[in-house]
Amino acid sequence: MQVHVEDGRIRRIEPHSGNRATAGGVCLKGLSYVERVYSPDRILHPLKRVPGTADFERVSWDEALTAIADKLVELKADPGPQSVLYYSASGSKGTLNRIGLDFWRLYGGCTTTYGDLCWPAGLEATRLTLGDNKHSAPWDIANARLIVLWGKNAAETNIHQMVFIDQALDAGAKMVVIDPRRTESAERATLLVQPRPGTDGALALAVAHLLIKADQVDHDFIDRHVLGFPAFAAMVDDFTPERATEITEVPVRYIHRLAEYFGTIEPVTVSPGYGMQRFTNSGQTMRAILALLAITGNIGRPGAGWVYANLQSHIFDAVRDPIGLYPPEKPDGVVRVSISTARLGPAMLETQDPPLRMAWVERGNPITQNPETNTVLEAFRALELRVVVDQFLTDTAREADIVLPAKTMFEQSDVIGAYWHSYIQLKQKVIEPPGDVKPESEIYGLLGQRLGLPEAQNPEVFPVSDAEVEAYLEKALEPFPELTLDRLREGPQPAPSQQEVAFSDFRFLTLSGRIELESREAAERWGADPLPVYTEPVESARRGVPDPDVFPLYLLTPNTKNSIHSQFNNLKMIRQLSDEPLAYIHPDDAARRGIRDGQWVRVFNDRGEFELEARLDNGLKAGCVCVTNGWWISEGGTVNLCSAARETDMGYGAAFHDVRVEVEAVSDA
Ligand SMILES: Nc1nc2c(c(=O)[nH]1)N[C@H]1C(S)=C(S)[C@@H](COP(=O)(O)OP(=O)(O)OC[C@H]3O[C@@H](n4cnc5c(=O)[nH]c(N)nc54)[C@H](O)[C@@H]3O)O[C@H]1N2
Ligand SMILES: Nc1nc2c(c(=O)[nH]1)N[C@H]1C(S)=C(S)[C@@H](COP(=O)(O)OP(=O)(O)OC[C@H]3O[C@@H](n4cnc5c(=O)[nH]c(N)nc54)[C@H](O)[C@@H]3O)O[C@H]1N2
Ligand SMILES: [Mo]
Repeated sequence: MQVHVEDGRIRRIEPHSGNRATAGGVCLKGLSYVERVYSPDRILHPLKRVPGTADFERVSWDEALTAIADKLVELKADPGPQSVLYYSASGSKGTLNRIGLDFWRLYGGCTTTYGDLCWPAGLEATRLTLGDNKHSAPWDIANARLIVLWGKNAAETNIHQMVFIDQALDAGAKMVVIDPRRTESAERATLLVQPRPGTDGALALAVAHLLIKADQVDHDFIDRHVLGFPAFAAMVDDFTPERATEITEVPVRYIHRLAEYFGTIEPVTVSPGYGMQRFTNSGQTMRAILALLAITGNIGRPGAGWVYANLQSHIFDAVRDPIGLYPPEKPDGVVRVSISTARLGPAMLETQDPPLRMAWVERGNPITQNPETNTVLEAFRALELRVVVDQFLTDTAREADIVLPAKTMFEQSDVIGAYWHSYIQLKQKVIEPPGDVKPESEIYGLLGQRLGLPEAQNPEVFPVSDAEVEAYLEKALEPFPELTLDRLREGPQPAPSQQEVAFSDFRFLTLSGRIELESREAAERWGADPLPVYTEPVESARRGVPDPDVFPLYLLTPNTKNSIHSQFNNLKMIRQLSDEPLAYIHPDDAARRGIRDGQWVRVFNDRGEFELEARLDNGLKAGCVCVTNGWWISEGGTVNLCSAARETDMGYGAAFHDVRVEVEAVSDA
């Protein structure tokens, strides 16, 4: 972004031409920062709950930090530092975020979380298959002749990608969208395939079956680069389109068409979404889809490949690929216990030796964004002290005893990477934090002083002034001579050793050095079948779980264009353009329940319920109901009231979409 500041105030936000991936423009959310930074709802001072009420009162930093430090001293002595939960999520990315974990290590340890709400099943499936999570430069998709948006709605969630997709389509490429919903991304698609949720693995295996039967595979590529093809071919031998149709509810002729495209068009880019990998079977699903590219030789060439997550700019992470994927070891002898992010609610309640007594939450809104909201609420309410650092009074902040005001990205410099393009960028501080706002690095330093930590006033550990922050970042950049703050000030810089066409050297960092269709590691680490076999998701009509007569509908909870998860919807500028919470439902399902368009409905299962307006949608696959995620409880209910605290088959992800519900009309009164 180029941020224009006049008289100390942000006036205008424009795209930065130095980033080729996003040069086309800033999305509405980005533009809305002009309002967000100065929103009257922004928290500008520390707040403390008025005991026994839902209200907060303004307190000084001194009072807030003293109360927190007193509790930390008490808990560290008895029952021990692991009774404190440190929870952070995806709020703002940056190199300085590591200071949080540094603080808790110096405190003596804590309980953290492992896994991630977002993408781990796909990351792990990709790592097991290709050895690394990287993909070609964003603009390379313009070279594809066939683009498959498989469970991805780029028109809303990756709008810059659509620019390059449009270039490919203008040049005559075909596009297939595979999604139970007819999304905005399907506008220019040649083919829209609408599988029953959670069954994409079966679809992919049937396509593989047809490709192998028709001998439309790249034998030369397979011989040189692929491990396990014979076993994979044998496994899909009886995976006929008819069998897949029965599972996926996709007509046989669509499966033939899809196979024909994969078999006769090249190069092919598959851009799989994150939504699709939030089922209990999704690691295997992602591996099955990836196999289609491997057997047709669509890897390592321009216009070909797997555009999932590109971690080439994640240069600071110790383990370059799956971020926070594995439960943390015990660094420096400090015992750090970790619990499952996907199962945050139940895991918090189950934690013993010692039980959790306090939580510190920053950059996240777990009450609305983690599965099984009611259990998360119960777990938070069972604690003695809850501290939340945020910019707004989110649902999670409303549960807190002490709320600390958080910076925005314009109020402290940081170095950031990305997960789609591979630029390293300097996010420059452009304004002073308003009110009493302090960045986390400073908050931790002040807290450390109260705890008597020797490092508390060391700017190499807790940088405070602008000069200290810059020195900290310079030091982090030291291992990369081509990246200095001065270079970054000139504009975005390509990540060192980034590949414009990923895997163009055909080096795969798997155990065998090949693309693994058969993975010993999948079996050893995750207890999965070494081959990407298909299994039904846990909550499935075919399985009869839960009883399909009681909870007959799949609940889809995707992202939406004008918000990021639970962020932005509180801004006027966004409100003017976005809908109220809506439950999209197919007209046949609505008719069966006597639901009219615009009617108030209740979405429920045995974990929770919420009420909102129904919107009839012919483009949605029958048997599904769709509500976008991110609505606050105070805005009428979050979808995660109904989702289950369950992990994905690999990677410790959250199986949000493995959820069945019923919908009923409620009276208009
Ligand atoms: N049902 C369902 N649930 C989902 C999903 C889904 O598809 N369906 N998607 C999942 C996915 S992909 C993700 S990534 C997660 C996101 O889960 P979260 O990361 O918990 O969600 P956000 O709503 O983005 O909340 C981020 C919070 O960080 C705050 N924040 C921003 N910048 C800063 C900062 O610098 N410091 C501090 N202290 N706070 C800051 C914001 O104000 C906001 O309240 O949600 C997951 N939840
Ligand atoms: N505007 C906006 N952009 C965002 C975000 C945001 O909140 N708002 N969040 C960012 C983040 S953190 C993430 S993780 C990404 C996510 O980006 P996407 O992966 O595009 O987003 P989702 O909306 O989670 O899921 C995409 C699609 O998957 C479909 N889907 C659900 N279940 C299935 C299934 O079983 N099979 C198939 N084939 N499709 C299925 C949904 O209907 C949805 O249209 O977006 C990023 N970009
Ligand atoms: Mo995400």
